[in-house]
Amino acid sequence: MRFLLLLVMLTACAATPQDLSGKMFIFPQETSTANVRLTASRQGFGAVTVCHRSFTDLKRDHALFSLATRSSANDFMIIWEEANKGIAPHIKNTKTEYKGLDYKSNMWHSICTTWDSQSGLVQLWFDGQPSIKKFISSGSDISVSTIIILGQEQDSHGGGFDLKQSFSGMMSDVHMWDYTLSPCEIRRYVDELNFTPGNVLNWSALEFQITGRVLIEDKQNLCS
Ligand SMILES: *[C@@H]1O[C@H](CO)[C@@H](O)[C@H](O)[C@H]1NC(C)=O
Ligand SMILES: [Ca+2]
Repeated sequence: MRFLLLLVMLTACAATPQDLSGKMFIFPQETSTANVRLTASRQGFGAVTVCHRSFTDLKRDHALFSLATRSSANDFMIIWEEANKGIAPHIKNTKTEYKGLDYKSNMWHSICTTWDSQSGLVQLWFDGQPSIKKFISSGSDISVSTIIILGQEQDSHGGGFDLKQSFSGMMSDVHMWDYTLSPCEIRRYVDELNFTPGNVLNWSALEFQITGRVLIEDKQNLCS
């Protein structure tokens, strides 16, 4: 009975959205376990935009966003690939690569990725600069049963983590929409102006569950 009550409390706790405005997740160690699981407020996507800001000094592969479904572990996944020196969006288990980006260590980078299933085109906005659009996957939506993880890369639905692809550093302002944002909306996100928060993941009302050592602190840690 007591266990049940605890379970109910834990579940209730995880289900309460939190306003993380001005805050960041800190992943302070390289592990194959620490992660944040985000709860999407809707399911099934014919189009997607995901934006996030991250800060790291890693000199190896690291996942920035990992969305898995039952049918594919890389249904919408963004990863830095050190060997290719590029950011690789994976959508519906298909991959493309963007190289030649100024992905410097030890500073914040804003990264937005858009895709829609009709055209099958993906586009990366790196610190506000649009990439070319590339064909990646068309004709089918991202199915329900999404599991979204920060800090680790899923090789299976909710698991299959690998230390060599884990993220360490800071991450903030994670938003997800079930449509493609316009260039002006992306500009407003990058400039930290008023923009329409994500209707799938909303950093100002985020439902999440932390596993392992991940901390939340104010983003402003510089003297101003
Ligand atoms: C995001 O969360 C904020 C704060 O709760 C809320 O005011 C806003 O309406 C939400 N936006 C969306 C699109 O859900
Ligand atoms: Ca992997």
